[in-house]
Amino acid sequence: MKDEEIDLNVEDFNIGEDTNSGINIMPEESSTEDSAASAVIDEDDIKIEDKKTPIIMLFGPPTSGKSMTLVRLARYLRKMGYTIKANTTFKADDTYKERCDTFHKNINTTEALLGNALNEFLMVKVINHGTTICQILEAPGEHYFNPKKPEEISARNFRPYLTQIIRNLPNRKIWVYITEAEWNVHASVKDSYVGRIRNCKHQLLKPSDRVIILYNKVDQKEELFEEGKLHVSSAERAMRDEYEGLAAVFKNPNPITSLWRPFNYRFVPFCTGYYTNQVGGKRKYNESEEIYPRILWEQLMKCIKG
Ligand SMILES: Nc1nc2c(ncn2[C@@H]2O[C@H](COP(=O)(O)OP(=O)(O)OP(=O)(O)O)[C@@H](O)[C@H]2O)c(=O)[nH]1
Ligand SMILES: [Mg+2]
Repeated sequence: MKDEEIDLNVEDFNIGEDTNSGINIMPEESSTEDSAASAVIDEDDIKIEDKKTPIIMLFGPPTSGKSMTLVRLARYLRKMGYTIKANTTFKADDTYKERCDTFHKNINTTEALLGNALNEFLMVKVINHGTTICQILEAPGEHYFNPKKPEEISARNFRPYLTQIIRNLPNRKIWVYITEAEWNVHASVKDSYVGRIRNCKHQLLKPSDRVIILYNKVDQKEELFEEGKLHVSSAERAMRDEYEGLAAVFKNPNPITSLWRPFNYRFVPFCTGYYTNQVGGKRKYNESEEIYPRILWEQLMKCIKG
């Protein structure tokens, strides 16, 4: 296997003055209709025809930013000429089809973005000139880690559809573990989340899998910015301080390669966008600077190819 470098190409990156127009998003509460639909979903009934293309798992607790990370990345990739398409054959039921339509509307419009209205899981394909480059799984945070049940850290209790994807499919998995800057929970909950990832790494990750630690909501940590630039290594240090023991989970055990690659993860500092409350309860979303999805995509491509 080829050795990977773990460094980002850039140590610091410039946060330019993007002039995005504001986009209205819905309030965070999901409708009762949504929860009624999700209650009857049969999670066993999934089908993946493509057994080769890597699957990117956006792994993170509720509200850590999985949906918005996907939306931000999808919008960037579309701008770069890729086709972003929900995999409509992933599940047969009608509610899944509706979710696919909702997702397409979300990324295709510049007016209404319903990033967090996706209450259930969804498989999205990234296509370039007719070839699928990767598939991205977007699922509710509770399916990965439930802060209300921090004792559930075993890697054995994933939902049936997740177990099927993780254990039965030969596709390479790219695990994007989402950590949140300034995650407002008790330290013990963070420890449990790290424990969940540790168990997942030891029991489920295969040698061909790849790992990214995405540190989302960096905009909330002003001290990481200097003259409009985000300091990447300070961001990584901050992530390690906040999620004690997480980096060590991915320590490179090889005595030789560990000299230049001490950890087997790639670090991506991220911001999906800027959110402001508006009169009437609506929240306005301005997408983040392009540098964020660009760096994420660069690192994902290294995981896909390397
Ligand atoms: N400041 C800041 N807030 C963010 C950022 N990304 C997401 N948020 C906030 O977090 C909320 C939840 O984001 P989602 O993407 O819906 O989170 P999720 O992980 O998909 O949540 P679940 O679907 O419930 O698991 C958003 O509505 C924003 O208020 C970010 O980069 N910076
Ligand atoms: Mg979500």
